[in-house]
Amino acid sequence: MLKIYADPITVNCRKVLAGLDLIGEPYELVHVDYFTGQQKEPAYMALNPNASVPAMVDGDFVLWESNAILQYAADKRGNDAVYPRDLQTRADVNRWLLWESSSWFPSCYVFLVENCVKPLLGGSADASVLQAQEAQFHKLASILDARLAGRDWVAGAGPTIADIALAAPMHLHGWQQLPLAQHQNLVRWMTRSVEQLPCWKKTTVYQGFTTTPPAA
Ligand SMILES: N[C@@H](CCC(=O)N[C@@H](CS)C(=O)NCC(=O)O)C(=O)O
Repeated sequence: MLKIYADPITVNCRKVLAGLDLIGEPYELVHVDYFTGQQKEPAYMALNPNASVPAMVDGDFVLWESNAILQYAADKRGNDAVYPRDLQTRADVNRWLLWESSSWFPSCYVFLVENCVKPLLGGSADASVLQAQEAQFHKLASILDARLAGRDWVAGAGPTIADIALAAPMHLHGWQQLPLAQHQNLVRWMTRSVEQLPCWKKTTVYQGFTTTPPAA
C-alpha cells in the first residue's frame, strides 16, 4: 500500500489525500507535523530533501511533488476517468497541474499566509503584501474563471485530478479572504462541484487549521 507522509491541514497534503480518495487508491498516512516543523527533520528529509510535505513511498520508490503523486497513483490504479488517457485530454489535465503548481498555488498562498497563518501565530496580515498580490491573483483567477464558464469541471464531464489540484490552494477561501466576487464561475465550481465531492468533504480543514469540526 502507498505510504503518504503528510500533514492533512496543509494545501498540498489535503490535495493528495482528497485526490487519492477520488482515484480510489488506498494509502497509509504517516503524520508529519507541519507546525512543529517535522518536515525539516533529517529522517523526513531523507525522503524529501525539499523539507516540504507531502512525500509518497511505494515499496522502494520514493516520490515528492503532490501533483506527480496524483499522476502516479491514478496510473497505478488505472483510473482513466479521473486521469484520462486520451492524448489531448491528458495534456489538458497536465497543463492545469503545472499551472497550479507554478502560478496558482504561489498566488493563493500569499492570502493563506497573510490572512490565516500570521494571525494564528499572533501576528497580523501585511496589507501591502496583499495589495501587491491582488493584480496577479485576479489575472490568474480570470483565466480559471473563463475556463469554467458553462462547465462543471475543468477537464471533461466529471471530476479529474486537475479539479482537486486547482481547488487545494483555495481550500480555505473564506478564511483566506480570496477576492472571488468578480469570478463567479470559479465560485460556482468550488462551492457546487468540488465542495460537494465526498473526497473533499472527508478531508475538510476548518478555520484554525484543524480537521476537527468546531463545536456547534
Ligand atoms: N510543489 C510542492 C510544494 C510542497 C509545499 O510547499 N508544501 C508546504 C505545505 S503545503 C510545505 O511543506 N512547506 C514547507 C515549510 O513551510 O516549511 C508540492 O506540490 O508537493
